Amino acid sequence: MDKKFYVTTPIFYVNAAPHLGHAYADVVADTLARWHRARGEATFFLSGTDEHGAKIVRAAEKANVSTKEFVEKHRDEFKKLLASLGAQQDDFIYTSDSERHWPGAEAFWKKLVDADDLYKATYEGLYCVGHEAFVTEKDLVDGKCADHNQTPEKIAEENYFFRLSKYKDRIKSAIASDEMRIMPESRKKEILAFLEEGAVDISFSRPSKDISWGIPVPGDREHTMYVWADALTNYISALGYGRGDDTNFKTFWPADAHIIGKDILRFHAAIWPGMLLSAGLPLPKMLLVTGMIRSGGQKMSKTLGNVIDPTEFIDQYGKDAFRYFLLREIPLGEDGDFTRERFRDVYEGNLAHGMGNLVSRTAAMINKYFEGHIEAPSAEALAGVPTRRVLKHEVLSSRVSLDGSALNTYFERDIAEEFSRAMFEYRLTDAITILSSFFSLLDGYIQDYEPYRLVKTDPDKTKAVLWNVALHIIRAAKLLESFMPSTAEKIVKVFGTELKQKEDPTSIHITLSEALFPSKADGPKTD
Ligand code: ME8
Repeated sequence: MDKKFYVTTPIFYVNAAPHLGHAYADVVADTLARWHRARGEATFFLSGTDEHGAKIVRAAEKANVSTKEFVEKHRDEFKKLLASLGAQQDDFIYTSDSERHWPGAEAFWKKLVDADDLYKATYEGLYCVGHEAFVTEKDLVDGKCADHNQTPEKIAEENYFFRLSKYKDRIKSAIASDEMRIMPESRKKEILAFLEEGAVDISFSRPSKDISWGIPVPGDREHTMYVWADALTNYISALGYGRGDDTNFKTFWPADAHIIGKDILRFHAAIWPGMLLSAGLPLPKMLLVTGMIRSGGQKMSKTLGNVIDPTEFIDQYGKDAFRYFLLREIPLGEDGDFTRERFRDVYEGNLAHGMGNLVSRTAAMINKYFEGHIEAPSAEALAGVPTRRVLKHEVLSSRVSLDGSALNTYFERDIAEEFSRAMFEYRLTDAITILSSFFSLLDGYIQDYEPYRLVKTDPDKTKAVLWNVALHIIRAAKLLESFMPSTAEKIVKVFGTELKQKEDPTSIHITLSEALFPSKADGPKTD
């Protein structure tokens, strides 16, 4: 069978406008999807919105609009965010869609009933609306949920319960054996420790009289499905599960990677696999768990006034610069920090003066010395201008010791291979770091040969140097495509080629373009 790749973002709560954390998940998933798609794999990238539950109903009440109107407005913002990031999702599912999502959620519920894994019991507990989950006394600080700074509500009601405890051992062994991988390793440890103690049966419904905004429990309209039981099934309802046509489900399930934040790890690493095991379905292959992004060292909050609006940065600096920052500066799987100052520095340093300047300088020199056109030099000519620099970076394996070899060999044996390995291993931060270091290496290569001087004494050698730089900018741009799609396209166009042209060019023709990353350091803002 041909390879396939299925990646998902969490479905986002529509209780407020999208924020940086949402944009981050979109960018990670889109970058992975683009990489696999470009390798010829059948790829499916799913995003969507989580529209049921008490949290949403209350937010709508507060805004004084109907719940339906409220969720539609925010759903559109999440779709717009994906578009403004240049994301190419294959589908967008939302849980209030009674035609596309509900049949899957209902069919799944029935599977759990068939397995005798749902039973009714009375529950008394503390419910945190922020979490949309029951919490225990030990989750509280001064009587409040520490994550949401809210006092949980005391609830006593008859609910359907899911026999999660029955699957505890199988979930543990699936995680321990990497049948369902959890990345990074620290999160795997954390969830295994939790499963040692936790994974008790959980409430899977709420009385409809208290919460009717949701999917009615099949066969019992007195109850509404618990929002997480409904939400988690989006990953298969979108593929047509329960809807008659299950071609996509057969092709794409199990997911290759669910991108999730660390705060929703338990739902994905305990409840979701429990549900899948109960329904007799395969487990996702991997949970890629991202950290939390803070703003200026603090949790983003409206009260502190430090909430970062992704669109502000996308509008001012462009979507590719924003994607670059998120993937290069926030180590995947770790907590990160976002500040305006750091963003500006990275933009000016790595992009405007780094990558952007390298491209424009190289193109300008080819224009000036060779009338914008060079043919591929001979192998001997290229061997005469080896790289004198070695890219030293901890993410590269020790094999990188090709000082003095042709740039060609260096790129193929090390850069392209290491980059590709990192991408297939979900090490996105490593991959983009390798690439951006390679751009710096090309800068250094120009400095070493000084084409602006060399051209006066040895035009042929100068041509070989500039060919080398231009060719490797093109080659690197092709790898960059998953991270910065429109920049990659613009770069190869400057050198007269296209991304879809897989082979190396045999000649280079310059088309000058506007600066890839106009400096914002002086002058008015440009978009
Ligand atoms: O949890 N930095 O939705 P959500 C990084 N509907 N990531 C962040 C973040 C931050 N500051 N803040 C939030 C939900 N996130 C559920 C998911 S999936 C079946 C249901 C991440 O809109 C958070 O970790 O509250 C989560 O992965 C995602 O944003 C969506 O959060």
